[in-house]
Amino acid sequence: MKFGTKAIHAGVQPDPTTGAIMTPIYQTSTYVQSSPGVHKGYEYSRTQNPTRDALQKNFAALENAQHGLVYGSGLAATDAVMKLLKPGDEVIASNDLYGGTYRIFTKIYQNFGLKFRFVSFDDASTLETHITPATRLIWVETPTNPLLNIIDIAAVAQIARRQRVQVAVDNTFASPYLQNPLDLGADLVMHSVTKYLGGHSDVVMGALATNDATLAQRLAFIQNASGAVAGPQDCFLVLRGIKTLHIRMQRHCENGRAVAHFLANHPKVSKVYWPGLEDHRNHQIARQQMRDFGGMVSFTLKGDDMEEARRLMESFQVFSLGESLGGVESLCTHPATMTHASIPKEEREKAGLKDTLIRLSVGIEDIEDLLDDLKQAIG
Ligand code: P1T
Repeated sequence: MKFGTKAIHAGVQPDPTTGAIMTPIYQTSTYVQSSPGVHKGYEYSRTQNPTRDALQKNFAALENAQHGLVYGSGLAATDAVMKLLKPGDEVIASNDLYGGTYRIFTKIYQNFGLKFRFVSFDDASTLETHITPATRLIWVETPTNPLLNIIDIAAVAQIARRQRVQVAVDNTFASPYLQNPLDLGADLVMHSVTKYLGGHSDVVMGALATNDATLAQRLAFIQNASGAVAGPQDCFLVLRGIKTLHIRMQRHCENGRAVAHFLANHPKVSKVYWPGLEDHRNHQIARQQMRDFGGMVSFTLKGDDMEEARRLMESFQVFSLGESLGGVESLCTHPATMTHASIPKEEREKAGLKDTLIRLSVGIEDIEDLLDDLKQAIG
């Protein structure tokens, strides 16, 4: 089945009792048993829930995975992955990643004895120099948040496999429509479902997918034992959102392309970060591993003046200033004070993230209105 057909049909069946075409919201905590231990496959909704099951199957199909699991947030999904590890284990992570991911690694799991090395993945061949006998996991985001760097998943997975290290890819910025990390050799793929998968800025949720049955079993155990599950109402909303993922992504990419080119040609803009631009530092890798280049665009203004950047962000009429991304409506974020404030300034700057960087999540509105808004805001 092709992507759009899977988005609409995978994992969902008409309701067996009524024929309802939409999976019902099974808003129940428990299930009646006819005799102790005799039930219809459902005991308690932390462990299994039919609405969640449908979403997990649907999501797994989009990532070409055998197993999918959904969580109360993207960070809850990341938290579940960290619980696979033990004190003394080492994780190599990309040095440009969502601030909350950096925070859970350094402020929570470092206290439990995990060690994190944040490195540049610009040249995958140097990765080997960071791997030690204690390295268990490589964690990468690609495209990265907020600098839109592209990491060569196949090259990283090849090195990791030689060293018997597992690879997890945060695929939030790409969405499964643009990129399937498991097909490129990753062991695990993670999403903030809050973003493109949900698509309507009305749900906070996370997800993991894998083709490794042992990993899936361990993660399902952690999902039930730790309990950060997604609720049935939210699962319903995401199932509904995913039905249009392919159509939304096509428009996100089209509008992202127009915004990136508009900014790249604007005399007041100094730098544009969008992997579809031919002069983007990782453009060739992006062409190889992504089907298109997405709707996330970051940029800086000439002069690097914070007051000017602030004035611009306050002037938008169609773009809304706020955290998050991937919804149908266009958003503008200031990473240094919002999404990446939990990363110390020196670390941010080392990774190339300036305080004046502005990040856009280009929505699916009419492009003329988005470009007019950018024109008037930049001035
Ligand atoms: O917000 P939550 O659903 O818990 O997902 C965390 C997360 C994980 N990975 C990436 C790449 C992310 O972008 C996020 C959340 N990011 C934002 C809220 C943001 O505006 O960047």
